[in-house]
Amino acid sequence: MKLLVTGGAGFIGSNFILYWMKKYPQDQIVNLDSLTYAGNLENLKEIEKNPNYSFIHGDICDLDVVERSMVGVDWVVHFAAESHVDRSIKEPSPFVMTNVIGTHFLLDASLKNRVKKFHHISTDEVYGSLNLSDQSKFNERTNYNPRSPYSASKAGSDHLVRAYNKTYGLPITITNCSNNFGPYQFPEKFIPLAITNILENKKVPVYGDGLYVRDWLYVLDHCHAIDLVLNKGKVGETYLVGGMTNDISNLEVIKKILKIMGKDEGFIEHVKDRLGHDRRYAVDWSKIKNELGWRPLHNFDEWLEKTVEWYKANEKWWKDVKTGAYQEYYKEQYGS
Ligand code: NAD
Ligand code: TDX
Repeated sequence: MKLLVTGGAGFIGSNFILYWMKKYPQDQIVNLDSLTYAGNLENLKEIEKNPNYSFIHGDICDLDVVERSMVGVDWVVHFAAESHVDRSIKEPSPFVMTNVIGTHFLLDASLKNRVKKFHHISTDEVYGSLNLSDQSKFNERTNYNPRSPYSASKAGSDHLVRAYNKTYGLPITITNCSNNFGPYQFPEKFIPLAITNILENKKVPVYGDGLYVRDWLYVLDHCHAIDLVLNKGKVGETYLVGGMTNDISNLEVIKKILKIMGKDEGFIEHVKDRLGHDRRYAVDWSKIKNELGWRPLHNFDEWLEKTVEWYKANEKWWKDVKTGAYQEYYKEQYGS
C-alpha cells in the first residue's frame, strides 16, 4: 500500500506518519509538504532514513508537483492546510489558496490517477459556535455555519471533497475533529503557547473572559480515528471525532497546566478578545463509536501532564521555532 500524506511535516500529519509507520511498517509513505512556518522536518527525524518513507518539498497549489506526487498512490490522506484561526483573521488569502484551491488540485489529480481512497482531515469549526448555556453538540447532521476565514475555507474544502464523490464517484471519507493537543504542536496554539510561555517565565495570554469552551483530544486518538476510517469507514461518509464528555473552559485548561507546572494563577493575563471568537465547541462522536468502535483512549488530565513533560524534555525543538519570525508574529498579535 502506498499513501500520499499531505502536510506531513505539521503537528497532526507528523504524528500520523510516525503512528502509521510503526503500525504498518510494510506501507510506503510519501509526504508532500511545502514547509510553511508550521512545517518542521525535525518531527520526522526518527523515520527520515526509512526506505519506505520519502519527502517531496512542494506546494499542493502547484499542479505539477501534485501530479508527480500521485504516481502509484493508493490512498491520499490530506492534512495540509493553513490551520491557525488568528492568522486567518489577519490574512485570509493563504487560507483560501491552500485550503480551498490546494484541496481542489489534489481532488482533480486523485481522480485522474484513480486513487482508491481520498481521506480529508477537517475540523469541528465548520459547524460554527454553540451557546454556553446550551447542552447541544455538533453531529454529522448539523448545518455548516463557519464564522472565521479559517473555518470558512475548511468548510469550502469539505464541500468540494463531497462534490467530487457525488459528481465523479471519487471514493472519499471525511473526519471533522475537535482541538488536538500533544507533541510537536506549533507553540502559537493555546496549549503549547501556554506551556512554553510558562517555561520561559512569561505570562499566558487568555482571550476575553476565558470562558470559551473547546473539545480537546490527544493527537494519537485522532490518528487512531483516521486509521479506522481509512480501513473500515464507509465511502462517501463523514465522521465527527471528539474527546470530551463534559465542557471545559480555556481558564480551566490553563489552571490545570499551571497546577501541573507548580505555578500560581498570576501567570494568567486576560488580553483583547479574538474577533468573532466562537464561544463553545462540543462534539457528539457516537457515529464513529457505534459504527467503527472508536473511542478516545487518552485521558485529558493524564495526557496534558505528559504533554507538559514532552515540552520540558524537548526544549530545543520549541526554542528553535520560537525565533525571529515567531517573535514578530507574537509582538503583532499580543503587543510587547
Ligand atoms: P499545522 O499547521 O501544524 O500543519 C500544517 C502542515 O501543512 C504544515 O506542515 C505545513 O507546512 C503544511 N502546508 C501548509 N500549506 C501547504 C501547502 N500549500 N502545500 C503543502 N503543504 C502545506 O496543522 P495541524 O494542526 O497539524 O492540522 C492538520 C490538519 O488537521 C489541518 O487540515 C487542520 O485543518 C486539521 N485539524 C486540526 C486540528 C487541530 O487541533 N490542530 C483539529 C481538527 C482538524
Ligand atoms: O493566545 C491565545 N489565547 C487564547 O485564549 C490563543 C492562541 C488561543 N486562545 C483561545 C482561543 C480558543 O478559544 O484558546 C482556544 C484555543 O485556541 P487555538 O489553540 O488557537 O485553537 P482554535 O481556535 O480552537 O482552533 C483549533 O482547533 C480546531 C486549531 O487551531 C484548528 O486548526 C482546528 O481546526
